[in-house]
Amino acid sequence: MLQVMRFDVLTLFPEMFPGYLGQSLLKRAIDGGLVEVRLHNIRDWSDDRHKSVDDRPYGGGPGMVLMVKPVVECVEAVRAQDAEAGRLIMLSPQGRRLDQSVVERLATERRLILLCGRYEGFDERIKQLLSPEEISIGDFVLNGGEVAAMVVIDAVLRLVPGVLGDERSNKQDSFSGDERLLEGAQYTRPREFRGLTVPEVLLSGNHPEIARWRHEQSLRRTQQRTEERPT
Ligand code: 4GT
Repeated sequence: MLQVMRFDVLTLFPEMFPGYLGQSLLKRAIDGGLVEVRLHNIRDWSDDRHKSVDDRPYGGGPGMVLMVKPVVECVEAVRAQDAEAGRLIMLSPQGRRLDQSVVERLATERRLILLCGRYEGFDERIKQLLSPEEISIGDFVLNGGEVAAMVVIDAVLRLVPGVLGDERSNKQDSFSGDERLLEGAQYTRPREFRGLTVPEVLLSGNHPEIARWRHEQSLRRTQQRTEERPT
């Protein structure tokens, strides 16, 4: 049986997604029916005549806050469109940092509902009512959750069987092996460019030796990166 993965994206800017989703690998997965992405405009759940979805913060302060009503009603309506309730993800700088182990867990879900914020963020009661899983793509601030949602979709989709095409390339990529190592250096033609050459071992045809060299490179790179990173 073909397992379809479904994403529902809740956003004030659905028009940001089609360009990204039309990219070759994703387009093939969507056209082939492996993946379904539905875009929902939170503004459609606003009920005043100005279609407002944001308002000034109680207690004062700069900027605007996303209103509880349109967001909660949008999530509820989208949820009800499918028997599978799906996992609700709120993209937020306060969330748990996305890493490959989170991506692997999300890839086991059949339906993900991705909630993108704008302005200064969400009314706190949205979290109280919906208990979303909050995910951040890194310690920096964006103007909206849309780019973060695309990051989640991109990382999760390449783990869905059949999306990559060549399943092997997945296994060998950074972080997907058992040891969670970074990928080593790679080369393609030409053998020499501006005096820079390809390591001899890669041209040797000695595959056990090549595998050993690559593994060493991965270890070294991972070690260096670990030393650079603050914990
Ligand atoms: C950063 C991230 C994110 C934002 C991140 C609500 C209003 C959040 C704007 C939004 N910034 N979203 N998901 N690091 N900004 O993941």
